[in-house]
Amino acid sequence: MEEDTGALPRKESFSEWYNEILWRAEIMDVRYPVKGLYVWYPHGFGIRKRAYGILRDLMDRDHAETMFPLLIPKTEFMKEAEHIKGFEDEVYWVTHGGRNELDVPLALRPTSETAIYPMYALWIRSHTDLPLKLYQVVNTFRYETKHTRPLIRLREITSFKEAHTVHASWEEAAAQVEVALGLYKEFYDTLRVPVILSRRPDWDKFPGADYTIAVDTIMPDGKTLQIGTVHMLGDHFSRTYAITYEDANGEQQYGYQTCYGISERSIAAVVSVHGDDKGLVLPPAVAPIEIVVVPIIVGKRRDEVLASATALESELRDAGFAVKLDARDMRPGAKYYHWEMRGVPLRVEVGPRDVDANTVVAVTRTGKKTTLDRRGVVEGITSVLSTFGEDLSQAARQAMAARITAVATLEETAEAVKSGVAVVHWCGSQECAEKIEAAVDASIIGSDIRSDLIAVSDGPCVVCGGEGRSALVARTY
Ligand code: A5A
Ligand code: ZN
Repeated sequence: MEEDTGALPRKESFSEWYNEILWRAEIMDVRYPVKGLYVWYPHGFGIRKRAYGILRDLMDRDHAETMFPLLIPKTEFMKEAEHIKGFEDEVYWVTHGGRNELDVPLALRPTSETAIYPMYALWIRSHTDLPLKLYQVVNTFRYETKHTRPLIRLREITSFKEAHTVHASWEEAAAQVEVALGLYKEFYDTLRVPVILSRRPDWDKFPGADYTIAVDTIMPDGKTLQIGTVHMLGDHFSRTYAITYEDANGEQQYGYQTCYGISERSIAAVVSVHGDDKGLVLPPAVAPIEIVVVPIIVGKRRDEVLASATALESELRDAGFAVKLDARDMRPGAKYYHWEMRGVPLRVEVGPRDVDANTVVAVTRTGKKTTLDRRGVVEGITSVLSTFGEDLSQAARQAMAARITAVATLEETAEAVKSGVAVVHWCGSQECAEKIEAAVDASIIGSDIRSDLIAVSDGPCVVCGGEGRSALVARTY
């Protein structure tokens, strides 16, 4: 694939930086000729593969993976009133099979409630069938009208992980919401992406839900990105789709449901939160190549150095690292540039002097250099990589903390949202939310904030002076 060695735009110009890094680091190709659809380069897909491996492992702890059809009959899709209202403008319809018009048009799933729940109605009979916890990783289609962006706002979401659970009571379903949030928190901890949880205002919750808790991160330009949502569905869908079970007393009861989802926005977050002026920076857990071994070949000692680098590569591979030997006939500097752009966490250099001294030089993607003893190199590298990962978490947390401002007035709110998120006291009314939004060109995105970076308190609503509580105001993606 083509390589451009020109300078990457500075990360300060975030949107230019983002667009450039996607192709230079070989994550997404945006040239596919359908708006909102993009193509994964193999390197990008390698990141996706590892990240989704982590996500699947988390889900597999107590969910079972499944797969439902892409096409949903209009008759099923149109059953839940709120859900229809929320999605009908975003649905792609399949209306023909060849030249024949279909009797019942088929929706390309924008999400799979209406595909899955009619089957749940057939599968669930007794309280012994509960709880039921399934998930799938599929593509979904949304005819988005807001500005589309690779990995962030897609019309074909290629990596939609959606879980759908059914429980015997409202309380059990509410408890599952907390379990799901814990899993998502763990997922993002592994990706070294700091998050804020909050409850979306009622007018912004998932169509058909009782309430929605969102997982957001803050992008380098200060806008928030919603990188996961957990929805309490209560019995709205179970009443619509007749998902009932026989309880211990032989009575028919409605199930209580939750659903929660994550998309490739998770990859957008990794790219945006960690990347720098030189390109991508990948946490070791999601790097398709964790270590690149670069032999520093000079003149006569070429074979010796190459043999040493090759032996190092196999030792690291045997130890379980994703490692690559770059023995291409190129200047070392050009190789460094190549792998830095692609975010490889660690470069290990082997030169004639290292061969003599029985050492190797490890350089992290953020420039920390350590000379390691060739004996015990696996332990040395394990420790360097684990420190590197922790450093990424720390740096990301600090950057996020710097973008959060507690404010007391609308003027301060307006100022704070230019570069980040404002935390403001709000009474919870839609009227006051609208006044805030009109005054500061940003929205109330959540209350009941959960973040160890934000101190939550009670105080007078910034608009009406009534009883209020901390809420998040932000510009959003
Ligand atoms: N059935 C539930 C899980 C659902 O559909 N929830 S959701 O609509 O909130 O989507 C889940 C997550 O997918 C969102 O939190 C967001 O992170 C991501 N997402 C939604 N629309 C997207 C789009 N057009 N492109 C990329 N990601 C999207
Ligand atoms: Zn108010």
